[in-house]
Amino acid sequence: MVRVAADLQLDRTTYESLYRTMVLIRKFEEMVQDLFERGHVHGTTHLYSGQEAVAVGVASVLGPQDRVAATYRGHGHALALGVPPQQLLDEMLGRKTGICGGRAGSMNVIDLEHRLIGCFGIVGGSIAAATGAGLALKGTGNVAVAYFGDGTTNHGYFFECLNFAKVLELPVVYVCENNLYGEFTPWEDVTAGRIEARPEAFELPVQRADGNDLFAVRDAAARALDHARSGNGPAFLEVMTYRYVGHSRSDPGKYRKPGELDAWRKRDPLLIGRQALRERYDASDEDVDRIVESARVELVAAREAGLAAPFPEPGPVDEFKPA
Ligand SMILES: Cc1ncc(C[n+]2csc(CCOP(=O)(O)OP(=O)(O)O)c2C)c(N)n1
Ligand SMILES: [Mg+2]
Repeated sequence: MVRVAADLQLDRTTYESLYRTMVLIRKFEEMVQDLFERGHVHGTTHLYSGQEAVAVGVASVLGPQDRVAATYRGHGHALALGVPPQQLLDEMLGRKTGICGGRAGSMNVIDLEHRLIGCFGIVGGSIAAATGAGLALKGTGNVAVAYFGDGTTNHGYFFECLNFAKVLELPVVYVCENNLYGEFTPWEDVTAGRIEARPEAFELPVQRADGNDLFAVRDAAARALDHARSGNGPAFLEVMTYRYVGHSRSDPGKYRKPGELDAWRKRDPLLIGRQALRERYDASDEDVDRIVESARVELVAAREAGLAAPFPEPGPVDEFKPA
């Protein structure tokens, strides 16, 4: 596989913008949780806090015609792809101005304009959708990316789709975000052997990366995308990361091992990102604080506008017009 030193290609302005997106995702999720608790967000929420470097790192090396399928934990992926925070928030709030007209809510966001072919509440749905997209993209030089969790690697879709993609040499990159838990269960308790041994059995090239380090994710994703884009078939990436909040809405996360959360907080992707800004780009703490503040200000305004936005008219959904 071609080795791409992706980190060498990041100038300070570009990296600052990636760091800002990670901050935006963290603050967006905090705001959604707050709005959920106040009764403004209906259904449920699955937050991405802690995993930001994965979505932002992979998105940073995607091409304009690539496609992405994510899960119910998809707010971060949407933001990383460039879905406007205001429209995403309005969607969470069920407003007409939402990215899906207020009809999708937290779990099922889709935005074809920004390459997001869907977020799927069905575990493994993202794998199937991206594999189908890979079939459509074969020979075009574009790639489909599937995000999914550790627990998903025990579902039928996983095995069927990896086999199918390899047999047809489809341009798909499978990104397993191993956040150590599937709902409330440690992944080792329900997973035989190593996750990466599974794609290896189908002869996909496999990489493991530190999912809290944007540079590590970006470097590995660039290599996997390059492999798939060059007509060599699918590739697999397992990134190790951690979600700070419960699986969904009110889960207090009591199943965590003692000290585990604190240990991961010390390797927070935003902390690593701040250090990188300081050490690699010579930014001062004040420079970084300004970036954080600008994301905060944007979301405060979005919250106010979102809560004032109109709800969709009751009745059947408008005719769906595929792009
Ligand atoms: C087909 C199917 N089975 C079960 C569920 C219930 N469910 C929702 S999330 C989840 C755990 C998935 O864990 P993982 O793949 O590790 O993703 P994470 O939530 O950690 O991001 C389960 C079992 C579902 N949504 N769909
Ligand atoms: Mg998981």
